[in-house]
Amino acid sequence: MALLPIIYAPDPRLKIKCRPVETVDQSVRDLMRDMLETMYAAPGIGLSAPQVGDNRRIIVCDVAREDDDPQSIQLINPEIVWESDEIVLAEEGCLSLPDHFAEVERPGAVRIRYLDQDGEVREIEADGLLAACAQHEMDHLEGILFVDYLSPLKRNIILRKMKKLKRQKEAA
Ligand code: K1U
Ligand code: ZN
Repeated sequence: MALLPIIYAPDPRLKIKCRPVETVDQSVRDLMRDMLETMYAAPGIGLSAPQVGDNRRIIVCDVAREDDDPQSIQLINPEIVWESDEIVLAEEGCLSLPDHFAEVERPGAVRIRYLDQDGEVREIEADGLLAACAQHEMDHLEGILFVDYLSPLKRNIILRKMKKLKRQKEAA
């Protein structure tokens, strides 16, 4: 088990299109286990491989409430095969943009095809917070951050604050 360092924006590693996993082997399962541990520790409700410096198409989510049992979801090579016409506006955060939140519009429900830990093709239907989280994580696999949906003005304000934070951390 290992806690992985999370990459903060702006960073070119967060703008890369990730590559599909060809074989679901132990290295993939180890990465997903470490990603879940990192996500729970952050804490967060989702995490994508590029946020921890790996360019494979892997995401994890768990939107269970604190009082409920964990319900981790591990998706390899996820793809949306259906999305609702209904569009929902909801607030999002990102572990790569800590302390920044904004409302993003997305389909309210999606069906996702993916490979599980054994390399089997599966599908999952998601709505509510899980739909938003899974779409947010799948965007990371395309090098897209939630700030990319904001106006250039709002995006630049957040990214400038992130750059300032990076400079302050380097100086400390
Ligand atoms: O991808 C990420 O950076 C993780 C991100 C996922 C996400 C949050 C909200 C909407 C869509 C996607 C986070 O987990 S940010 C942290 C967060 O939302 C949270 C943290 C603790 C408790 C509850 C939520
Ligand atoms: Zn994110």
